[in-house]
Amino acid sequence: MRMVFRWFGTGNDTVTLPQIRQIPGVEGIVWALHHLPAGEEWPQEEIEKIKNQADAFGFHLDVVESVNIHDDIKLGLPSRDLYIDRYIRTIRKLAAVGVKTICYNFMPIFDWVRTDLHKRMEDGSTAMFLDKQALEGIQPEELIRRINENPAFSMPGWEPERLAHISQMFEAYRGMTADRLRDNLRYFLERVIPVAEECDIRMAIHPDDPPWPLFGLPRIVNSRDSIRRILKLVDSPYNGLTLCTGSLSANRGEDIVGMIHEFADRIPFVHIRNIKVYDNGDFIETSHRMRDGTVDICGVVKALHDIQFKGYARPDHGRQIWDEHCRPGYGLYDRAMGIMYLWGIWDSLEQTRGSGSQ
Ligand code: DNO
Ligand code: MN
Repeated sequence: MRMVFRWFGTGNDTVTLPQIRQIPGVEGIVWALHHLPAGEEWPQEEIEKIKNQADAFGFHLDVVESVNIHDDIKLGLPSRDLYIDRYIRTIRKLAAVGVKTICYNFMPIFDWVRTDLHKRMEDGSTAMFLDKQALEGIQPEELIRRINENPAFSMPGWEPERLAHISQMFEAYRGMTADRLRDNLRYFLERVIPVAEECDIRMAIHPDDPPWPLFGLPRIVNSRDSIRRILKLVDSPYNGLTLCTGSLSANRGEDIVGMIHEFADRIPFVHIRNIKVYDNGDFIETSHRMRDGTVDICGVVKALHDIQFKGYARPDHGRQIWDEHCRPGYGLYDRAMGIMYLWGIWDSLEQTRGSGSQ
């Protein structure tokens, strides 16, 4: 398991590279050119700038999260070929600086969704929260406003410029079905995966977050069965999955450990986080510690250990603790503690194996 840490870039993150360097066992940063809109080709100079910054601290840039997919590709419009051409050129440029994995998602219009970015918990910390029922009653415009409440942080997937014409976007998706969306994903993968193979970059689709359709828009990466279908669309190890434990666990009963075993050779990247799912379907992001939430974090790490996972892992969202001023979900403290917890489990499994008493 190769530990990496998401970093949003100079001026776009309260966490610094010198701080990340002091978290035990972090070998690389998970990065992106966040200021570029989906569909734009990434300029070589900008990629190299990040490379130089990372090099100065001994971090690799193996994992990019995300190269976002333009909605015309998800919609299957004729203009998709142009956007796919640009995507392919970006993949080639990323290969040139040694990138090995690209995380992306295929959610129409919205990326991750929460109704509250700062829900106060009993211990005084705050965390991101989703009120399932309230979400049904919220207008998309209101959600965009809530998520962008702090203009100091640009929220990936919630770019106000992109969402400025939200009603037209909904209009464009009118009548879209899960089957058509999956066909559009297939079209994208059939063009991109051969290039990924050539460049030795594994594409890793992120599950829908939350894992159910929203605002009448279909979502197609949210269960073991749906993931199985997507991995078969193009049956190559380069068509992979970002296994995000928090996203997939919002549907109770989802067997994440089973997925790790079933999809073992198709998981280049893992997001590990815990959430607590309530009986009414609401959920809150908790500390990584297993007993704080409903995700079998120990089982997940054990399954990764069992398959001798050699891919990349990062702690996913954490709580905001110790009065840290940071991006919701992406503070230093709780994610650093999460890493130590994950290493604790991993190292004790290693020791057990080493002593021959598996
Ligand atoms: C949620 C996060 C997501 C993720 C994007 C990937 O679990 O990991 O915001 O970064 O959906 O495209
Ligand atoms: Mn995730």
